[in-house]
This record gives sequence, C-alpha cells and structure tokens, in this order.
Amino acid sequence: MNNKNILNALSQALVDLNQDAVLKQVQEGLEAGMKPLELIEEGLLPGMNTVGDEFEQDIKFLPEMMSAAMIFQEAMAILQPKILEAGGKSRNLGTVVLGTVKGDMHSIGKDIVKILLETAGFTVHDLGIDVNTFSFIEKAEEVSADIIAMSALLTTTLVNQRDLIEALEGQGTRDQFKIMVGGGAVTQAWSDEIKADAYTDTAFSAAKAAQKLVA
Ligand code: B12
Repeated sequence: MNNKNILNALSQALVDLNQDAVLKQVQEGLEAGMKPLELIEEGLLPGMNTVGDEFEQDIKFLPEMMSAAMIFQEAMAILQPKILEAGGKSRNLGTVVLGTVKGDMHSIGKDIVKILLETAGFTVHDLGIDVNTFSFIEKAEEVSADIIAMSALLTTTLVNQRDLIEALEGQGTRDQFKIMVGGGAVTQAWSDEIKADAYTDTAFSAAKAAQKLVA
C-alpha cells in the first residue's frame, strides 16, 4: 500500500470504529517510514472530523463518539513516544500552563498540543480538562509561566477563555503572561475579540506560535 492509501485506510478505520484496523494502519505507516505527525494530521484527524460530522447529522451517537476517542488515544499511545524521541528535548524555551477550560471534557487536541510543545522544547504543566480560571492563574503564578494555553471545543465554554483574560486584567497581571487559545470552537475572530496573544488551528502551528511568543 502506498502512503496515501495507508492514510485513507487509517481515516476510514477510525470512522468504522475498528480499533484493530486503526492500530494496524498506524503500524504499517510507521514501517513504511511515515512521520507520526503525518499519521495524526492526515489520517486520524480527518477520520475524527468525519465522526464529529456524523454525530451532528445523527448518523453516529455519543457512545460512538466515545469509542472513536478511545481508539484515537490507543493510536496516540503508539505515536506519542515516537514524536518525543524524534524531538530530542534538550532546550528549555519556556514554561506553559495548559488545560481545557471549565465545563469542557475534550482532551485529545490539548494532549497533542502538549506533545508538540514539549517536542519544541517547552516545559508544559498540563492541568487536564474542566479547569477553572482560578486554577489556571494559580498554577501560572506558581511556576512563573511564560504562556497560558487554553483549549475549548464547545461554543458554550468559549467564554471561559475571555473570563481568564479579564481576571488577569482585573488583578493587574495581564502583562505577565502570553495567552494562547485554540480548540475546535475557537476562531481568529474570537481570539481577536478577547485580545489573546495567539490563536492557531493545529497543534503543529501552536508550537510554532509559542516559540514566536517567547522569542
Ligand atoms: C471526541 C469527541 C468527544 C469525546 C471527547 C473525548 C476526549 N477524551 O477528548 C466525548 C465523547 C467525551 C465528547 C463529548 C461531548 N461532545 Co464532543 N466531540 C468529539 C469530536 C468527535 C472530536 C474532538 C477531537 O478530539 N478532535 C480531534 C482534536 C485533535 O481536534 P481539536 O480538539 O480541535 O484540536 C486541534 C486544534 O483545535 C488545536 N488545538 C486544540 N486545543 C488547542 C489549544 C491551543 C491553546 C491551541 C493553540 C490549539 C489547540 O490542535 C489540535 C490538533 O491539531 C468533536 C467533533 C470535531 N470535529 O471536533 C465533537 C464535538 C466537539 N463535540 C460536541 C458535543 C456537542 C459534545 C457533547 C456536548 C455531546 C453530548 N450531547 O453530551 C459532549 C460534551 C462533554 C463536555 N462537557 O465536554 C460538538 C461541539 C459543538 C459545539 N461547537 O459546541 C462537536 C463539534 C461535535 C459536533 N459536530 O456536533 N465529544
């Protein structure tokens, strides 16, 4: 199978919720010399987006979305160490406090952002999911973070990104931290509106944007 076929088969296997086939395609891709990031961005992600579209159209339902997420995470368990190996983590570019905002349980995108920030040379404090504003700020102050990075996948939880920026403004410490926002619900327009310092729509570009922010 050529690389394009492997990516298509990988994507389709995730849509079919066929874990064995997903892991087989990941393995085949790696054996064919494909980059782990390519398998994620061009195989697993398009599959996950299709699952999301089918959920919206009532073709798939919540348990199926959960299976897709679990299979995605199994594939990441194979790919993540390979990405970190290739990164060689010797520098320390800065410190990032990362999390998914209050009310939001989506973790997959945040986890990929974490891996790529670490690969780029950042120390990342991952606060997990459903993180309230106070916890973000408390941790950022404790570790003297350079960047606070917030993920939001639900339109209803987006406001929590704005709340954090307003809380920093309220206590007069907005200038101490750069703020990055991302996740499926975020747009450049929203990022501009809340005066975040950076928004990107992929984890790869998030790592690049973070490097610019601390340069
Ligand atoms: C998997 C999934 C779930 C899983 C999550 C499991 C997990 N451990 O994460 C489960 C089943 C739990 C779930 C639950 C729900 N979900 Co859901 N889910 C999805 C799905 C299919 C995929 C999300 C995902 O992981 N994508 C892959 C990752 C890699 O993409 P990503 O998160 O966008 O991240 C990339 C970029 O955005 C960026 N990025 C991410 N974070 C950050 C942060 C920063 C700082 C930066 C710079 C960049 C960045 O980098 C990443 C990699 O490139 C999406 C559909 C979709 N197409 O996104 C729906 C979706 C997000 N879910 C949706 C909904 C409605 C729900 C539920 C409300 C359903 C329900 N009725 O209960 C619940 C909400 C639970 C809660 N309180 O959070 C809607 C949201 C609609 C909206 N706009 O508000 C979506 C869009 C589906 C749809 N089309 O309707 N979900």
